[in-house]
Amino acid sequence: MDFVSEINALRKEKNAIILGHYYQIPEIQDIADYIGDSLALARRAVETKADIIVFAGVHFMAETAKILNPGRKVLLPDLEAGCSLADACDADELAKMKKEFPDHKVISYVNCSAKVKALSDVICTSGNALKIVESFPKDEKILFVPDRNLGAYINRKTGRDMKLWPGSCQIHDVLNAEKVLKLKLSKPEAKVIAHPECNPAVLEIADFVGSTAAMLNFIVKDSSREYIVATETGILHQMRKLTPQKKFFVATNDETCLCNDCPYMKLNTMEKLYRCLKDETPEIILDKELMDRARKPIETMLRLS
Ligand code: CIZ
Repeated sequence: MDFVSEINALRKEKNAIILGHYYQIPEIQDIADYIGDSLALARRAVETKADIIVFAGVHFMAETAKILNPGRKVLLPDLEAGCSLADACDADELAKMKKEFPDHKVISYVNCSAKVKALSDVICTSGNALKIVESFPKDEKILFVPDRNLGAYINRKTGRDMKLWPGSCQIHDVLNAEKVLKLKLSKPEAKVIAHPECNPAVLEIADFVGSTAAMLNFIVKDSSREYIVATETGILHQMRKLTPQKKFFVATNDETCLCNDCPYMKLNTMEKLYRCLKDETPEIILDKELMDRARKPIETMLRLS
């Protein structure tokens, strides 16, 4: 089947929009109406007039789109597309922690469930985490949830001492600084660019640390011709499209594995995208009261960033 033609016909017929995350397979990135990080896609989700939003990403992203668009149908090509970071923070555990530290504000990284969002004061993404944290007074007590690596990075950047939830991304956290340095020895011209979800040792040796959007911006403006990329491999598709003259090397721990491919992001395929548009399922369904509570901290983030 020619999935490209079928998907194009269906999205027109159903007034549907496809939002695609940078970590999706190249074919999905190429067919998406909008491609971006979770912040940009959340903004698109607010602006859209489409009747159906197909979120080609993972579950927490589709939930965010639904929370911002309670009246629209939001579909996710594979309902199993989860996130190790979101799984690391259980809402009941967070509720307990909030009782233990009632004087702390809760800043939650967008990679968390709707229930966790509903318990948060504000949401952030890797693109705006610094700005969101800095919007609080210097002496504000903060609990940062659920990514300890991003939280620790922001602590180092700002000199703050936020309490960190002990969660991490299964892709970024395992990248090994020694392996990155070994690769750097064989590619001495290459700059290391790393995502803040990486562990502190990798961030320490990186020439540039930033979100997916910040990395793309960096490689476009920077004068180097080679880069070692410490993040999920999906982003390489946009990097190569934006700067075809440059070379990118994946900072993997083992050349034979697919350890930088997020297994959840890669669950979405063109066939599943086609089927979900055709059958209008799987759909994200959330309780109205939960959505109302989870929307406030997301809207606070959108206002602050
Ligand atoms: O916020 C996002 O979309 C993720 C998961 C990474 C990034 O840096 O954009």
